Formats: sequence, C-alpha cells, structure tokens
Amino acid sequence: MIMAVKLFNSQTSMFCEKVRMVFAIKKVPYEVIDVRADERKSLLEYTNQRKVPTLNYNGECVIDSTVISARLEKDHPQNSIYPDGAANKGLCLALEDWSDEVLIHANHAMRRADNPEAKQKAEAEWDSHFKTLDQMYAGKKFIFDKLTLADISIFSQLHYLYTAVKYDVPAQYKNVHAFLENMRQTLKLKSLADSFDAPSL
Ligand SMILES: N[C@@H](CCC(=O)N[C@@H](CS)C(=O)NCC(=O)O)C(=O)O
Repeated sequence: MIMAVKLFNSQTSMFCEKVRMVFAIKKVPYEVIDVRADERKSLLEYTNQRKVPTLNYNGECVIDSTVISARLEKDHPQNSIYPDGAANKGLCLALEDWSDEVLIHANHAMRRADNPEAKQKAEAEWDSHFKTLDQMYAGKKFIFDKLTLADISIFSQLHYLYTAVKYDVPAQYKNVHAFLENMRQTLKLKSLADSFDAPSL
C-alpha cells in the first residue's frame, strides 16, 4: 500500500487552519490539495460531499476537523493536543465543540450582517462570547496547563473573525487580546493577518 496523507484544504477555512495546526504540532508530514483549484471536483469525486477539511489518511477517508484531530492523535500520540487526565480531556472536547458549533455561528452572523440591525445583533452575540472568553483566559496563557485543541479551536474562530470578517475584538477584552498575541507568538506568525500554514512547530 502506498502511504500518503492528503489534506483537502481551503486556505481560508477556519476548520482547515485548525487541522493544519494539529499537523504542525505533531510534525506529521502531509500533502495539500487546494479544493479551490478545481472547484472541489477531486473532493467530490473522492467523497461525494463538499466539506473541508477532508483527509485521505493512507487510503482512509476522514471528514470533519474534530474527527481528523482525534484520528491523528491516535496514530501520533506525541505532542498530545489534549490535556492530561480524563476529566480535563472531557472539558477540552466540550470546549472544542462549543468553539466549532457556537463561535462559528457568531462568525457567520457577523459575516452575513448586511444591515445595521443584523450587525448589532451579531455584535451582541460576539460580545457575550468575548465576555466568556475574557474570563476563561483570565491569568492564563492556555485553558489547560499547555496548548490544547481547546485553544486551537478557539483561536481558529477568532483568527477568522479578524482576517476574513475583519472585525476587531473590542479593546476592553484584554485577556482575549493577550490570548491572540500569545497564539501569534506560539504559532510563529509574523502578523495576525497571516494564515497559519507552517509544516511543523
Ligand atoms: N464541523 C466541520 C465543519 C466544516 C465546514 O463547515 N467546512 C466549510 C468550510 S469552513 C465547508 O467546506 N463548506 C462547504 C460546503 O459545505 O459546501 C469541521 O469541523 O470540519
């Protein structure tokens, strides 16, 4: 069998950025297939669906950033993306899911807001999440005692808000700003405007 790890990737997708970070932390080499290059034709041919990230993992088809992350952890347990201990792992998975399902909603609402009323509603939605995040990161670099998938998922949504939606986190949320700057340094990004695509960290 030919061993090959191929990521169907869109550079602007936050879920793809999340998976690229997991690959980099684990230093697992992979090939990138840019789905925008052929309007997702090869992705559709391979999986009969349109969502990225999708992974061809040595012939095994793995869809969804959460499933891909867990699959990589299983075969490459080095530099674990989860915290130690079952209780913290459960919390980490819950936060990953909250970020992937709840923060994404606020991102979409902000991105789609095309009138002042919708914009105000989206801002209120983000505001309540900023309050939560500002408390979560009070006095902490990461949610657990090291970088985990919870921080990675949250960063990928906040990063999308900054780069694609072009909405700045209000200055009052100092801990959220500190978290973004800490992640910028951890990921060795020159600027928060850059998307993450380093092969290893
Ligand atoms: N829960 C999925 C979400 C993936 C997702 O929403 N992908 C978007 C890009 S950010 C996509 O490919 N949308 C295209 C489509 O649904 O046709 C994950 O974590 O991977």
